[in-house]
Amino acid sequence: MTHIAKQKLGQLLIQYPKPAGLTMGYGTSGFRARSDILPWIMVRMGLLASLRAKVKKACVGVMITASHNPECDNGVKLIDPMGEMLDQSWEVYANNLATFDDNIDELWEYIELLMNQLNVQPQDEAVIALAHDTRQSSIPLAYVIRQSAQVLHSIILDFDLMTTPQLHYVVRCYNDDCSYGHYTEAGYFDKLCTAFQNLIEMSPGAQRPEQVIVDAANGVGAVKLQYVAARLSKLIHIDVLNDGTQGHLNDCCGADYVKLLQKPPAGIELRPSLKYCSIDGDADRLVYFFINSKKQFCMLDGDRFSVLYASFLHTKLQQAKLNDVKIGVIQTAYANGSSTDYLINTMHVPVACVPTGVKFLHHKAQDYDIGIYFEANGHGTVLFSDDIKNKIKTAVDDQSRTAEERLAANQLRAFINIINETVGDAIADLLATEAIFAIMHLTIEQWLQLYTDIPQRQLKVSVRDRTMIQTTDAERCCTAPAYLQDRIDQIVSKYQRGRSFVRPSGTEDVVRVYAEAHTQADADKLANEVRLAVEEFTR
Ligand code: G16
Repeated sequence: MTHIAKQKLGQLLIQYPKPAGLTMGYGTSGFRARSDILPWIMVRMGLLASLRAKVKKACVGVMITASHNPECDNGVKLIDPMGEMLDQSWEVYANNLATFDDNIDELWEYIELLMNQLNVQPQDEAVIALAHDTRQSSIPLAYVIRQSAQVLHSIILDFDLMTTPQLHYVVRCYNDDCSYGHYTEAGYFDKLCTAFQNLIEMSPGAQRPEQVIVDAANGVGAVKLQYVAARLSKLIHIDVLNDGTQGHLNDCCGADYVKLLQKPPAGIELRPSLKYCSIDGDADRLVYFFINSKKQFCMLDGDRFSVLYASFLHTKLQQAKLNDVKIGVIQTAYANGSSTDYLINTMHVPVACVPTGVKFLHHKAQDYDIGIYFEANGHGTVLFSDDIKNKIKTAVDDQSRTAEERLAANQLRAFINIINETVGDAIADLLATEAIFAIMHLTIEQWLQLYTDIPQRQLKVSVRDRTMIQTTDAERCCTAPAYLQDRIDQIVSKYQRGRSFVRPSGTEDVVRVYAEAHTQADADKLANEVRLAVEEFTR
């Protein structure tokens, strides 16, 4: 048996050779690169997913996507049984596997060593849930995963075309005896849409949600949103633009484009008094925008969702008389300084700062009864502890409580069911946001007016080797190259309300520069000065 497995793997190594001299690491969100150089890494990830599934005796997810990256890129990320990102300790195995060349004896020896260490056998059961985005390269890459996983006798559940958050959801449901929902796409839609409908219908005086126009980045989210739009058409009017029928994936559209360039997707003429949003290529990020009466473009990013959700949840907890609930917000260094200030000093909500990457935010959010996490780029969700879920459920059923208290508890329960707790989910976040608008009678302008962003600018810098940049303190301080941080400090000190940091991207071959300052002109100037410093120190 082992001999046959080794033989099959040997054939795959010949069929999908590793390009000479290539090194890759499991980054912010798995492996990402130009799609044509990826098949060999799929061979290794099919093996790793199988081992993970055997060890956990549970279904593990494999998502083929490069999310916000250009269409020519692709990637792979693994999903753990409860729908979380792959446990960080396993990133080491992923990186080790990626170092092996195509020598079957050496690779097989390592696989056997791992199986020994992890106490699993090739014939142990393993179930892998596989899905992909709309990239042309995705289906062939998924096929490599399938072939490689079968070397270790894994059973493949093929979910075909899905958003990344949908796959996280089905993995969780499959392993959770369906207590989180049914492990199908229909189960996903049913859970979210029913909860949205319930929340609106149970809330007295809730306004009918206004029309929302969604730029779907020409990605997988377009198809899925159209289903939601049709299903909820009596309650909310969702229009989908950039639906993949004309433009290219993430090309001058999508959440990353809108957030980074602070402008609307190309070709969309914004009409006053309408509400817009953008999702990204695999529908895990969401940003809102509109044009105000002065014809200025206004954007609401991930920081704004944290504030909105914290405020809604706080109000409902108070109305339900559920006291002593520990709510916390998790951000990264990209969070606008004004949002952090507003959360801490106006809303009195504790804020934690962690490195970029949903895996870090998700982990930290588990420290709270209600952990709200969002990256400024629009990637985020809310986690509710079992304890608070039970308290809410008990409050709903508690006849000794007033009708108002029970209603608030019921609204909280429905809100929890809209949210995809496994990972940031643009569709779930859109429905949650629209429900809050309707219940709180809030307009997008009022949401924006809660606080004023400090002007900011983000830049990408191409350098010889981005790993030369190393950071600490949740990426706010640069430790290498030597003296670069001193230079940044010196530059920042010239600007009123200045703040800037640099970090290597984990999804693109660039160094990212973030800057904020008192005026937009200053933020632009500061970002540019820091960019020049990065170029000088990495030459
Ligand atoms: C991924 C991660 C996010 C991260 C983003 C950018 O998003 O899931 O947590 O913020 O990459 O990462 P980096 O700055 O390291 O390139 P997505 O939407 O591309 O999967």
